[in-house]
Amino acid sequence: MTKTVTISVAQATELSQEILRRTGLSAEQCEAVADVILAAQRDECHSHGLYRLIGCAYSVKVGRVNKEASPIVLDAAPGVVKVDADRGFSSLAYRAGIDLVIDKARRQGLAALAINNCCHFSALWPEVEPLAEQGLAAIALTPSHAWVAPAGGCKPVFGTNPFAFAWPRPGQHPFVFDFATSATARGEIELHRRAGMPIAPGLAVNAQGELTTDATEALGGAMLTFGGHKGSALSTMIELLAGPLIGDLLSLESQAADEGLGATPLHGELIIVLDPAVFLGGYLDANLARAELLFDAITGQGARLPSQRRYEARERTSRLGVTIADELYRELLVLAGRSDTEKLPVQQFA
Ligand code: NDP
Ligand code: PYC
Repeated sequence: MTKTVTISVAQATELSQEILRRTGLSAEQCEAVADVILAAQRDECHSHGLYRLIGCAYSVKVGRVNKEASPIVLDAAPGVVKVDADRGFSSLAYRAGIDLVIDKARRQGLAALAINNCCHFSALWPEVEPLAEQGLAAIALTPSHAWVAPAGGCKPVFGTNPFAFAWPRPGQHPFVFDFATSATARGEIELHRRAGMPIAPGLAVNAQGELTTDATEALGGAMLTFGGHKGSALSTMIELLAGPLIGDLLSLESQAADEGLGATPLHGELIIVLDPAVFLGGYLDANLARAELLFDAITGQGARLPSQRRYEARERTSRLGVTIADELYRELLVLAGRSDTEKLPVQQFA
């Protein structure tokens, strides 16, 4: 069994910020990056939680990330905001552009945020969930590095290409889903490799194109899309909409630009924001109530909604703290420059 450590959310935040500050990232980037990492850890999305600090620190160290990135916001058209992330992390660029996009969506019903030239490692739900909390619907898409084979092939072409969607639910947590169009996120396979555990069958092939459950072989071969040709087509759509449509890189190009460094992918992201109030006028409340019929029909038969697990984890970790593998914790302490574990009082929660 993997040994684990539990620390409070406040301790995890302090540790993250310390690691990020030590990389030399600007204070603004440290805050934006720590926020998305903590959000993921708090919701027990381990593949994009504290573990990502290792990749962030490495990507800064090898010079892939602009430590002093200063995103440039361009009001490109009535329904389009473009943000040049200046080779910084996407989360800072999102912060820079999102208010203008919300404003446009509220006026016109629909607006898009195109983020270019950003280092991207994070989960997408932290970007769409807050929009739905403000009454909006939203979609987010991004490519990554070419790690995933198309259905019918065995050579990597696509990124793990996540797709997130959020819908407002008055008085309740929004409906949100967010998943890779590969059968699982690459981070999940990495976590299995680190824990010395096999991955589930059907997620990846090895370098010879044979199905494998060995995490190391999977990382050196090709991941598979979810749902065969359907995931493959969705992944192609994400490459096109968050790549050529916004003048940014395909996952193949992002991989080539990495030149074998193994750093965080650097490319674009597209976020589409819709305001139901503009579409519906005086019929807004009645239609949001009709949407609830759908959710009731799902949950009424015992099925769960996506994000229900996350919301429950959020409530639990805020009280009990976050739990991570002991090995990861020690690695993070080294990155923070506190290799002596005594320096951090580990709170053991009930
Ligand atoms: P999963 O396959 O675990 O799917 C996650 C989504 O499905 C969540 O919304 C989850 O909700 C929901 N879900 C899972 N099980 C059920 C169920 N039984 N019933 C209903 N809903 C369910 O995640 P992935 O491995 O595909 O992706 C994980 C994360 O990785 C995402 O947040 C994604 O953004 C991120 N990612 C980021 C990339 C990037 O380039 N930046 C690339 C690839 C992935 P819940 O959380 O409540 O379980
Ligand atoms: O887990 O697939 C992944 C991933 C790629 C980039 C960031 N996360």
